[in-house]
Amino acid sequence: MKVVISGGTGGGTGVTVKEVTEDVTDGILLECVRGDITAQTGFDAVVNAANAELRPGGGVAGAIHRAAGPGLDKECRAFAPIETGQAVITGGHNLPNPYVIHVLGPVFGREKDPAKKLAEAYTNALRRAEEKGLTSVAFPAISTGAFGYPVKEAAEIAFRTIINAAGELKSVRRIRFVLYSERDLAVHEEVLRKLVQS
Ligand code: AR6
Repeated sequence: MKVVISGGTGGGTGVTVKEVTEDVTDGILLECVRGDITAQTGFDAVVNAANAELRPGGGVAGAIHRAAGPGLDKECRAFAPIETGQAVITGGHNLPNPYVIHVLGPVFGREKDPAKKLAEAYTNALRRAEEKGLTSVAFPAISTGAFGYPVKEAAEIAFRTIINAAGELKSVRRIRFVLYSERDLAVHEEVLRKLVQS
């Protein structure tokens, strides 16, 4: 599913979200696909659902480090540890992407203000992308695996945060959500469809 986010000057004012069937050149294209975050050819950066130490670990982090090779782990050491909601950017090493943006999402049920921290993780990831002038970023569903965030709630926070930030994005024009299961894709599409204004 693809939508285009247009208009707005930050803070979500005057923003419209419309479903589209083709890529568009106006506005920001936001799409959901089923797939593997390590196979996002053509995207400037993929986002890593990292741990505080920026070490390989399981899930997305394990897959990203396996595909990127040991050079990524080495580069990450200088940036660790990071705090919940923070984001740092490194090279992509052997991944098909020039950059990896590592974010630490909240552990659901263990941290205060998880919704705020999850929103910060998305906002900070987009900030790192903008600082490098990147045009395309692919995200996994941060915090919804080992960190236990309910998928529907996390999707609502992720999409609202991106729509609210859209007016301030200068270089980023394409945002993709890569969902690992059919079910997670269906939930994300349902949430996104509700945000589409008819
Ligand atoms: N591509 C896309 N999505 C994936 C992939 C993949 N290759 N693998 C898993 N997912 P998680 P978190 C989905 O656990 O909840 C790690 O051990 C997965 O189904 O990777 O933020 C780190 O070291 C889920 O929907 O991230 C941290 O300690 C989503 O990606 C901790 O887990 C996120 O799952 C981070 O936990």
